[in-house]
Amino acid sequence: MEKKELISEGKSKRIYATDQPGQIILEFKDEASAFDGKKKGIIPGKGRVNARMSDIVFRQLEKRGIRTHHLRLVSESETLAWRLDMIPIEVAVRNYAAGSLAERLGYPERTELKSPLVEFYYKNDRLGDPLLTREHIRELGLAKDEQLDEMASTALRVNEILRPFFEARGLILADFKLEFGMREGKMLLGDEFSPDVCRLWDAETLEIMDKDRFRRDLGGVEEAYAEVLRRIMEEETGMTVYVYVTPKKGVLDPAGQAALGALKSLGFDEVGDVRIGKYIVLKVQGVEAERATERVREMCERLLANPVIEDFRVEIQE
Ligand code: AIR
Ligand code: ASP
Repeated sequence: MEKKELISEGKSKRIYATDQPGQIILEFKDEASAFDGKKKGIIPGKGRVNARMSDIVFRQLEKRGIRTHHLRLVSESETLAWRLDMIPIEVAVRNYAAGSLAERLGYPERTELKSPLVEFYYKNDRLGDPLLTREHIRELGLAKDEQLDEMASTALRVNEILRPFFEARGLILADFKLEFGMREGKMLLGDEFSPDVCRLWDAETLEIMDKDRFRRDLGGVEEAYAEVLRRIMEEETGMTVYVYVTPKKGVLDPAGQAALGALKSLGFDEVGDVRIGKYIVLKVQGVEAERATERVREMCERLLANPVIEDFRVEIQE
């Protein structure tokens, strides 16, 4: 797969063509902007965090049945995706009042909403991304009613999947924004999922862990992005390794022999041989699957099994 010409450049990403028809590369930038481009800055390492986080989150969503444009991570700060015809609507889902909703309804920030709220915004910097009603969308001809229904129901489903996902990692998903597009007549979730497009609060301290740190000049922006990635990567790289240890054929296995004798005396005549081994379950973190298998085999040879008299088999589940 080869990166080709620049197709477009947005505030936080560059889009490139590839030599694969219909596939694009999203290059995530360290540049940050807020308030419709009025505030600008650089968040070192943001491109890497946003690409990696989008990769993890989109794979998580795909696993749970959400169709997305995402294909894979291709470098530290680039992902490969299907090219979509984007619908110029931002779909926001909110669990807590914050930002523009807190302002609009006069709610104190962090008020928990009665139930998750879905809103549509016009993706249009010149107009300041205004809130849209269904009538506005119909008037502007931005999307059909069925498309709006599909976007809203998918967005709520995404919320159902991601709220517990972040909660398990000590983060409250306060709100987020999604964008959708069409490919071959089907609607797919597009764009990115990163601290640029959602609000995340530390579940214990309620510390802000997203782009609001940049918007509100809170400092520690780079650190907050890195911490969010660290929390979701830790789980990601964690895997379970199963080890089965059995006595080698021909090696004296007193436990197996005793069980065989006892089974026969109980009338289980069909049993020809019994070998009793052990079953070990390990959690491994911070290494790739291949390396993990290699390391666990080494653990077996040196400690978990006795290679002179025992066989072992290693199975990995990522
Ligand atoms: N968002 C909306 N437009 C651009 C972005 N990134 C996201 C914000 C926030 C949610 O949508 O990051 O997570 C709601 O934003 P607001 O400003 O309407 O409160
Ligand atoms: N997407 C908007 C902007 O960049 C809103 C924001 O992120 O503050 O201007």
